[in-house]
Amino acid sequence: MTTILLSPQLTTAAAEIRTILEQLLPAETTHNSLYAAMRYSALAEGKALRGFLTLATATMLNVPRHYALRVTAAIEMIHCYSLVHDDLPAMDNDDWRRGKPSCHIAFGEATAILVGDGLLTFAFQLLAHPSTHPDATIRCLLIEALTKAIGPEGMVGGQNIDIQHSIETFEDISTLHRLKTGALFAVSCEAGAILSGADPTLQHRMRCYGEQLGIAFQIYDDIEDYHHPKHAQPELSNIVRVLGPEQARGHAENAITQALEALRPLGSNAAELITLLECLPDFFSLD
Ligand code: GRG
Repeated sequence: MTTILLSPQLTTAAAEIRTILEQLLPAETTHNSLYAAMRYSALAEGKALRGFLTLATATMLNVPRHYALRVTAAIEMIHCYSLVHDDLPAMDNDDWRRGKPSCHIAFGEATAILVGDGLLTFAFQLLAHPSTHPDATIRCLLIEALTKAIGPEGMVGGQNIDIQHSIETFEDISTLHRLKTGALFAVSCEAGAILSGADPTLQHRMRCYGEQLGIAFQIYDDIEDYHHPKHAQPELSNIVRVLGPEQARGHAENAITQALEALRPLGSNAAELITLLECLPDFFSLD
């Protein structure tokens, strides 16, 4: 099975990402207790999929690993901020995250807000530092791509659609998935390409691959949530509620086909990214 082929690579990448996060995130100090809560959330066991995408793209394009790892750490901090804020009572109100009490349950709501803010801003402090890449233009391009992907035209905009509870049509749900989940997956791949100095065509190709992968990931997450709900109230924005399970699966498969298509010119160099696509459904309980 494809999962068995890929999982050692994912496990190795997750361990490597954890190590760099450990090194980069300051330990708690007497004057700043926030770091303890930031580390509690950022060092909790996650799959590190977005970081894996940056590493795999950067490796494919011969980027030195120490540059890629710093970008990976920044992306995982951003992802973690989104989870901490999403779990808050005013948002999705989840008490559990990554097998542990959510940040606001462990440290209180006000601290959880600051943890999100702290991880988000610290990520950009990392990206702006010359250790991330000696070329300031590359660092600016990374920051521009990341801010676009996670701001009002990206992840935050997607979350805003989600909290409006106005999802009715397939178009609504497609926009939600593209912004809320697709944008961060897309920029995770794009960042690897930017680090390598790739031309705009290749950057675009990697963005397309990541976006479609993210869309498929979100649809499978919705299908899993539909069959094994985490909340008492069904999520209004669940694609299965809008389209039914058969069509939802069809759209996930279509997104995977499009992602594969984006990688086609890269041939066997993209083997790791292709394998990830093939084993994506295996991450979820789909019935
Ligand atoms: C609060 C600004 C803001 C944004 C929140 C990404 C997001 C937007 C919310 C997270 C909640 C959610 C269910 C998002 C859909 C994407 C998703 C399934 C995220 C969880 O990603 P995994 O499974 O998490 O990769 P791990 O823990 O493995 O890193």
